[in-house]
Amino acid sequence: MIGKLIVFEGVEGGGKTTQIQLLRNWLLDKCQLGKFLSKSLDLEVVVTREPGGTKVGKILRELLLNADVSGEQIQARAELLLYAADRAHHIDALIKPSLERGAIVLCDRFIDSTIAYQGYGRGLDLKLIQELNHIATGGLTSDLTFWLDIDVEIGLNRVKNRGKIDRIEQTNIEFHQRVKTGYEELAKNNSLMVRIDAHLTVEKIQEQIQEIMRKKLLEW
Ligand code: Z5A
Repeated sequence: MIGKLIVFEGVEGGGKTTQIQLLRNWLLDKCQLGKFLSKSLDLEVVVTREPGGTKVGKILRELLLNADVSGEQIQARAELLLYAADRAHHIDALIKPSLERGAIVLCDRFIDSTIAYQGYGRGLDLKLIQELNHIATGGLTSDLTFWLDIDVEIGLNRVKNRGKIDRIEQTNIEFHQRVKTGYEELAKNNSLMVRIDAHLTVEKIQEQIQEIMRKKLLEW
């Protein structure tokens, strides 16, 4: 099997991190996997995220989400470039080498986040973002994207109940609504983006993800 990039997207609190961990465990359960592939597999699963999937990325993540810049706002274009820098490094340092080894890479957020947050959310030019995404990825796209679609307020409440919230989570509700619209638009034009109703229970969502993965693994 050649490596595959599987991305999880959506507004805050949709359960991406939770579902990625469950999917990782399921994929690594070779008995489970062997059942429908009828062979034993030495499978490598890499879990990563944007921003912050590498050591350099962790520094950029801190700057983007939590840095105390004494009341000075990171400006929208600068924010866009910082996400692109994180991605360019992430691709070359971690994602590409993992895919070349044949790993399944589960990535929490990727290029669609930039279109949804910086494009629809912040209102930056979508064409510019697409060009920048292309430069950052070198043309690499996901093999499958799970879009965990949730009502913005429900998602934000889940995150708030968890504790401290970051800079973007503190942004007004209209911003998050625009981000959600961004995902809705993206899904219309991408057959590799699968919408999952993230209001369901953790278990139900994982069942749906596994069902899709079963089919995809056979197809790949
Ligand atoms: N960003 C950007 O602007 N541009 C870009 O290009 C990129 C990113 C790449 C990353 O933050 C931020 O960067 C993000 C976009 C921006 N905005 N913010 N803030 P992050 O990685 O820290 O945040 P996140 O990606 O939104 O993750 P999250 O807030 O941790 O949410 P999640 O991963 O989707 O959910 P979770 O951690 O699995 O679950 C959240 C809580 O809900 C937790 O208490 C769970 O136990 C609970 N949960 C999960 N599933 C369920 C279900 N099904 N029912 C009930 N409760 C549930």
